[in-house]
Amino acid sequence: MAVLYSFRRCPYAMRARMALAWCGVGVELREVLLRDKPPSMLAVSPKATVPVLISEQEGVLDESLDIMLWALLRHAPHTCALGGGVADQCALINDFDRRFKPPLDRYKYHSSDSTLPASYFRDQCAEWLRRLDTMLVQHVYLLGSEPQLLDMALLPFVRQFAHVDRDWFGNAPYKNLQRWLHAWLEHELFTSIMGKYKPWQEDTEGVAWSPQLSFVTN
Ligand SMILES: N[C@@H](CCC(=O)N[C@@H](CS)C(=O)NCC(=O)O)C(=O)O
Repeated sequence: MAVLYSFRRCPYAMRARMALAWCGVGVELREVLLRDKPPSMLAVSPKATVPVLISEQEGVLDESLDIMLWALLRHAPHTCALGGGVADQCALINDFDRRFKPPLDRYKYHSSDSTLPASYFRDQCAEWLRRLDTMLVQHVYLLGSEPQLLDMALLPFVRQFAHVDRDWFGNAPYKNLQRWLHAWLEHELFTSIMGKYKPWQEDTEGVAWSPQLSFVTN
């Protein structure tokens, strides 16, 4: 069984766990404390970020998108998960990670020393929110009637954005995105990956993690 070093609240780890759950891929889950990362994780991935997946087939994968693709391409029986053009979706995800995440961090952890107000960074994020809202005008999910890689990859970050100022997000003119987020937060695929686990201790067994999703028909 592959090993996944993960941190419950990390949005990158969330997207990896969602893809694994979606594809019915069980892992040995090792919950990490970011302030006290296990030496065995640092030994295989000195860049020291979660998630990290170690599998027999691929060795070490320490980028969340690579872990999602590993899960989807190796194990996905759902053709829909591979539809919509995986390469195009990856390009969008990389663009989102580059452009949305930095202002999100500056909005969420706004420093009183900053010469720019938090709203400046919020508005930078809002350009993406507008785009996503438009994509959702005609569909339940970003690319159609079924969730795709793109939905799972972006959801944890949109959730983080919304939680910075729930009133602002709730009153913003992104009704489709609000509906999408709300539905995801109640979706079994999301709730199944948010279990709480004690931090893993070196030289012990991690948690045998294998969410059983009622809607998945392997
Ligand atoms: N590009 C990486 C980013 C992963 C990342 O930055 N994870 C954060 C946690 S959300 C982390 O591990 N940061 C290191 C730290 O805080 O020490 C990926 O997609 O997996």
